[in-house]
Amino acid sequence: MTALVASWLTMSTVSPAHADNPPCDTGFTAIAVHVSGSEAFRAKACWREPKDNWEFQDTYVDSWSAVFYYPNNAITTHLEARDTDGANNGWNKLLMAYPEDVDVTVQLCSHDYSAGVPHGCTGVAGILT
Ligand SMILES: [Ca+2]
Ligand SMILES: [Ca+2]
Repeated sequence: MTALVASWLTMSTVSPAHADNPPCDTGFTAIAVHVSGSEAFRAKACWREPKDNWEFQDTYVDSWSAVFYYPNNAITTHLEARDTDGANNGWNKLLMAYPEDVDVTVQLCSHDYSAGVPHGCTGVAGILT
C-alpha cells in the first residue's frame, strides 16, 4: 500500500493583505491617509480632542512601514514614530502634552526600511486653533 501524504492548506492567521481605510477608534478623527498604488491604503493616522492623542498604523501587508511625524511637546520640532511590527495589527498610540491654543501639524509616510527606499508621504495636515 502506498502511503499518501496529505498536504493541507493551513488557515492563515495573518491579517488581510488589504485594509480599506480602517475606521479610527471611537472618539478619534482621521487626519491623514497615505494612499499609494491602485486602491492601496498604506497607512492611516487619527487624532482626538484635545489634540494631544494620536493613533496611526500601517494598513497594508507589504514591506513598507508607516512613519508618522508629529510635534514634540514644545511644538518646536517634529518627532518620528514608526510602525514596523506588521500591518493591520492595531493602532500605535501616542499621548502628548501640547500647550493650549497652538496649531499642530503632522505628516504620514511609507518607507521600506529593509530596502532603504521611501515611498512618499501625505501632505502636511494640520489641526489649527
Ligand atoms: Ca505595510
Ligand atoms: Ca503594526
